[in-house]
Amino acid sequence: KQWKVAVVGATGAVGREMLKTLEQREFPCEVTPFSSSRSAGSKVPFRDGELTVKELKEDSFKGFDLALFSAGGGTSLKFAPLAAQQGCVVVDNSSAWRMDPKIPLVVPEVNAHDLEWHPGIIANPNCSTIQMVVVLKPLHDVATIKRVVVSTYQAVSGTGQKAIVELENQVRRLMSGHEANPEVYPHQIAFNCLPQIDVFLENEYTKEEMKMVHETQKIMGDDSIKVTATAVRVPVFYGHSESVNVEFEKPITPQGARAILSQAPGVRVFDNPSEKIYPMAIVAAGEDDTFVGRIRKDETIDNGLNMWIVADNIRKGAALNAVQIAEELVRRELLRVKK
Ligand code: A2P
Ligand code: 11C
Repeated sequence: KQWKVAVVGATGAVGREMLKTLEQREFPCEVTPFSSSRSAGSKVPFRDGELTVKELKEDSFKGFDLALFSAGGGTSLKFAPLAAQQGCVVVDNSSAWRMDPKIPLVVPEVNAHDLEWHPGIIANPNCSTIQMVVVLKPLHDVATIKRVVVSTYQAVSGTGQKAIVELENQVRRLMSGHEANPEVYPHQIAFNCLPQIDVFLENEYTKEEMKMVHETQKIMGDDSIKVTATAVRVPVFYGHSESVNVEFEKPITPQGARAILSQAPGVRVFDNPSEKIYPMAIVAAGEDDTFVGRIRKDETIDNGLNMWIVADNIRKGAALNAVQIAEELVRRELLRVKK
């Protein structure tokens, strides 16, 4: 069967990658790209040719089986329920629906079973959460996680196309003696690290940091896992890196963790310090796997490990995870909206 698929936000950084991922994984489909009126009529590359982008409208979803959304929270809040009403299953990359108890939040390697109760909308988690849980879940199954302390080093592509252009321009401007002129970020991002991703909340954490707390518990299906996060934007184009400290209930050695992770789906153990082998953004960019290395004992507590986790935030962190959800929906015969 050729599924009829809408890609909403097809001109954006994630939308473009969604088209590429559908093509590369040979998802059997006929694709229509949608955007706002701003880019309607423009072309996006797909397979051997180009597709013309259509303007998203309230009745756009008639006859579609699946819509992959990555056009911001506002667009998802308004249009995802309209799509589901028109019989089109939505995989939504925004944060709009993630914490709604009626909406499954899914990383296929971790909780594909939650797809069984989808009501027509499925949420794709935040990029920094996805790469962390892909690694944590197999360790949790064996040694039970008590607490996670994570610091992130996140690429500008997480903010979207405008931020990619901002970093590029700032590097050029600063290297030729001009001012940085920040627009997308509150401060200069070139040659700098910003300890702010998204807005600050009442508890003095940022929204990005609290996403990592709440989404991890929902995906892992375990609210007893404590997570505390510091999210930092760094001048990298593609690939989020994370320093992750984990405290377990049960003993687990670095060798044991490496053995478990080398069998884990979607994970690549990249851990040979004597050969200077460890995950880096430039290694993970363009790849599907989540890379883990620098696995070592936390010598300050009984059952603790430190590790370094890196993945392509636009692929596994967004587009690939969404397409994997679509593949799993097909496999489970769930690509339909229950009446
Ligand atoms: P457009 O190109 O028309 O602005 P990014 O995250 O890289 O900035 O991309 C955001 C994507 O979401 C773009 O494809 C953008 O389309 C799309 N988008 C933004 N607002 C809307 C909207 N109201 N309806 C449909 N698509 C939207
Ligand atoms: C970033 N994690 O890197 C964000 C981007 O909730 O989907 C994705 C925001 C989200 O800026």
